[in-house]
Amino acid sequence: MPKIFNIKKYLRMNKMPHIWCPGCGNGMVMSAFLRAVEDLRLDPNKTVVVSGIGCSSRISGYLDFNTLHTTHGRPLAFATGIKLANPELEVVVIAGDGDTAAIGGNHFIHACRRNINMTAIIINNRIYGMTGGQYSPLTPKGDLAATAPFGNVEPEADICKLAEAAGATYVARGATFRPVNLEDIIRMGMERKGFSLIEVISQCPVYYGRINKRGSAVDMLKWQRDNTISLQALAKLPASARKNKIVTGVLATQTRTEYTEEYAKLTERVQKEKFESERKDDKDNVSAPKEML
Ligand SMILES: Cc1ncc(C[n+]2csc(CCOP(=O)(O)OP(=O)(O)O)c2C)c(N)n1
Ligand code: SF4
Ligand SMILES: [Mg+2]
Repeated sequence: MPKIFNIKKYLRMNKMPHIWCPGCGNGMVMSAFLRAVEDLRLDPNKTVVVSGIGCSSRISGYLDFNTLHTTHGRPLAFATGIKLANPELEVVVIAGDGDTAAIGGNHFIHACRRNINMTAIIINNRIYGMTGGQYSPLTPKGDLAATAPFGNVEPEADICKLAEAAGATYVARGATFRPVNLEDIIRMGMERKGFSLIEVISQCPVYYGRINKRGSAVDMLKWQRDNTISLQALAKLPASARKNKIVTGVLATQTRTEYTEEYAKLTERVQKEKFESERKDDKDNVSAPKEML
């Protein structure tokens, strides 16, 4: 059953109309995120949404939460600072494939490795949308882009595999074609302690769709329907039919120590040691009363 709630209470209506082209997937991801927020009854005043620069990163500007619209490639670095200073806050990063896998690739690897308790929702429209359709590390080999007019020669990266290998403790992939599942995997990612990555296969009908002759936004959603498959459904397919399918669902989980907790333990230990050494110094420095000399 679709959830009925007042979505406007989470939006900055004074920022409307939004900048997105008709049929863009960004609004679908934003609404899946808000349904997850509603489900979890998160307080927008205790939730921080951080984004970089890109069409997808405009989401932070439209949400009436604590928001930071930062610099291209750096939202995870800003988010890490926020979480370290205020571990009690719920921190969510929403950014694009270019932002995360290209200029921000280094921050991505280390956020996964540190396993800091936050959720990253990465909208993979397979292109740099905002700047006119340059290819990103997630553009499939052979696809056309403004910077690859004869076809992209680079192999496509898999950020889910990268996140798992780097140490993220929750890794999931969803698609805008499956909004209910998308909401579920976002909610589960936010509930889980540690670094959660959710890659969302999305559509840019303008800069990716046009040059690659993918038709309308609806055609691109139908493509997702035919080319994505849940882990459960994949298991039922013969090996020959599995090739080239984009697998969705919760792809990996692991348990590791969480960064802010380790940092808090370290701070406590250092403070205790400092206090004890100061007490010892005080004792050593007590001079004998004059009459005893
Ligand atoms: C340091 C820096 N380099 C480059 C840019 C230009 N720039 C802005 S958005 C963008 C790419 C956006 O692509 P993506 O992250 O995939 O987001 P989308 O627009 O597709 O949602 C680039 C290269 C910038 N703003 N800052
Ligand atoms: S250019 Fe593409 S990603 Fe950007 S708003 Fe338009 S459809 Fe969406
Ligand atoms: Mg993009």
